[in-house]
Amino acid sequence: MGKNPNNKKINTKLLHEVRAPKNKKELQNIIRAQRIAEKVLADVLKFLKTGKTELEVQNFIKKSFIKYKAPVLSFSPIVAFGKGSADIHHEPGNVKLKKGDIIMLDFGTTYNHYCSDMTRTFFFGEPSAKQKKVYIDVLRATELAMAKIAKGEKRAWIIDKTARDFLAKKYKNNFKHGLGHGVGTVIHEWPNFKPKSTDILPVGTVMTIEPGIYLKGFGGVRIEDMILITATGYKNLTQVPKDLKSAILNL
Ligand SMILES: [Mn+2]
Repeated sequence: MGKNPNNKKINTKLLHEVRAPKNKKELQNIIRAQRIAEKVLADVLKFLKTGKTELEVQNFIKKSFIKYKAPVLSFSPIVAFGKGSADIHHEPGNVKLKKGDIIMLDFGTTYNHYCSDMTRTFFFGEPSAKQKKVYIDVLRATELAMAKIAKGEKRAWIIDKTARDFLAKKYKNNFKHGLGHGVGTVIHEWPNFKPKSTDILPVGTVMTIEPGIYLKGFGGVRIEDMILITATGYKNLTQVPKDLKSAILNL
């Protein structure tokens, strides 16, 4: 609330608050961008093989988006193999994919200027017990946050805390970034899931849910979906499965 010169109370909304709820057309664009990213992911999984480098895979992703006529990406695709997946924002390099590696892929594109965002973590062959455990825990953090939203929770910090407290019990304060962010014409927009966030999620906002655990010298797991905040809960806009079985790439 603010005051006008006549001293009457008026509703004032900041621009980021006005922009957060997406209309039908805006939502369609975000979903379209996501569906294209899902096609690209399916192609990438067929492209992966022993000896491919992170850069080769990143280039394949970029070329695939051109092929699907969505060449303006939300951000430079993250491709991380093995220990590199322990970097939150890994810069792809000449590391070659090998059996037993974690593969982290984080990318999105734009459609009519609206962004998509998705992260999936895979195991190149049967995962170790520790790899499985980290994956299941991150997945559980996602599920707990989503269950909270499904109950109608709109306070960003509570949703963040739900996932963070679960991970903290097992990994102390390893989960260092926010649980997620708004998505629109820019890839990171208001509101934000963070411990100190005072944001209340407006209905119609598109948010990411992306908990992660990053173990130096071992690797990391991040799982990221995009969801639409609804009056009663949420709708998941990401259609790629994220159960452990789907994360195991059989060689
Ligand atoms: Mn994201």
